[in-house]
Amino acid sequence: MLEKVLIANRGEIALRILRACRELGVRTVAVHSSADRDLKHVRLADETVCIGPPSSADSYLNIPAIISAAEVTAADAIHPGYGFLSENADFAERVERSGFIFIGPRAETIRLMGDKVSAIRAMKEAGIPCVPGSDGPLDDDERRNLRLASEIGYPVIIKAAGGGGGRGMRVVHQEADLLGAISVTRNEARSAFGNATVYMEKFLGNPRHVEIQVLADSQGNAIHLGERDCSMQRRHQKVVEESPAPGITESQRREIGERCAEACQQIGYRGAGTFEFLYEDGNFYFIEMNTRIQVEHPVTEMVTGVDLVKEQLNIAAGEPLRYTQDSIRLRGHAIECRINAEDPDKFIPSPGRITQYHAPGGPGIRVDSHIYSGYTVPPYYDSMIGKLIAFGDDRASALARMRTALSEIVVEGIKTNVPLHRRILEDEQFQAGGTNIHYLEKKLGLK
Ligand code: MV4
Repeated sequence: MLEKVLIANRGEIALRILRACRELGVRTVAVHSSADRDLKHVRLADETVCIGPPSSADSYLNIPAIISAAEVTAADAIHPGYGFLSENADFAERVERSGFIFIGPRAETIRLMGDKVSAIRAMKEAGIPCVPGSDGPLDDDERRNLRLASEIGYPVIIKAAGGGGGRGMRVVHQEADLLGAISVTRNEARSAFGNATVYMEKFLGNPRHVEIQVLADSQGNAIHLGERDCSMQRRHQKVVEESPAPGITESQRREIGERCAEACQQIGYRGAGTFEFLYEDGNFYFIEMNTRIQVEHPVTEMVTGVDLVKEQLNIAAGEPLRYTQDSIRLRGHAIECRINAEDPDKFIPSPGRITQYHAPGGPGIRVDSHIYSGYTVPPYYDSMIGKLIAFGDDRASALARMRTALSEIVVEGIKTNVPLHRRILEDEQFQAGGTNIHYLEKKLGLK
């Protein structure tokens, strides 16, 4: 096993990683900005290193400072968590060149998936169903682009190869708007991502966002752990996630899941990963792959019983997967609500001191959060302060437990989106299950 892991992140995920390390008897190094001295995982870590001032660019994104901290503390591996440097191929490369283990896929894999055009090409080759589209970058041949779009059929969407997660996209409804949209998206992509490559896909009007969790080891074994439905989102920020996805049958799950596991073997994937799909009219269409542990990983953990972060550590230590596909069984249903320090109506961040905190509890309730009474939420980072996860034998039971937990939770001193979650849990359409990616924004009257 690894002896010492440096946690290159903050907040709830840093605490989640620390807990997995503790359970495995792995020592921990917490690196933190000067604004984060009071974080819970910093108090609990075996060693701590302040790596810079509050600004992320100078601390959690400061590659030399993080590698120096690993050297000074003689860590043997670095866990990047999510966000920050987790999908930065140059970071992964520099970590490994400095003699440390990067807890994640090989740098080349991160690079392959970071470019959406190469990711789609690799996945299509590996047998993953993709959205009908340009199958590669668009060039400057206007007649060719017009022909391509009419073959695909309007509406189409122009996306930046360097984008992802909703950045750098433009929907085109008619031929007259195509060439303008391509050049505007290209220019935005050039300045935002330093990469002017764009591609075209059929625009799906009312899809759900359904993603498949995978694990792969260094020995060439790969498994899938079912799917999550993350359709309840606002401005590309997920708000509620669940597993399994309502309405997905066992045979659909096996079909798409096995394709993802096989694709992992074909590309030599290593670690935890997520295949993102749009799901419409019973079909899956691959859009992107995430090469990190995700915020919503707990819902998969609850229905599979697999500790994904512990598996990441095992895989990084060079150990083979401790599960075969046959040993993975989905049981029950799990729902996660992301709790943000923000105004529940206007969505503006609400940092400040938490004067009182009472966590919910009871059967089937899990709270992944670093907050405590007296903790001050700093204004410099993402506003997510924790996640509330409810598990039950079926979806109705998970919903009932979540409703109860949302009625118990107390966070005073700052505004949170708990009232929004109470509204969502009361919503009839959400209770029925299977709402699409536009539902929440429409419900909120933003669309
Ligand atoms: C799409 C799409 C419809 N058709 N691609 C947005 C985030 C990025 N991961 C991909 N996105 C989309 N790609 C095609 N061909 C609609 C979206 C989309 C979306 C996707 C997932 C979750 C929320 C979304 C919100 C708006 C648009």
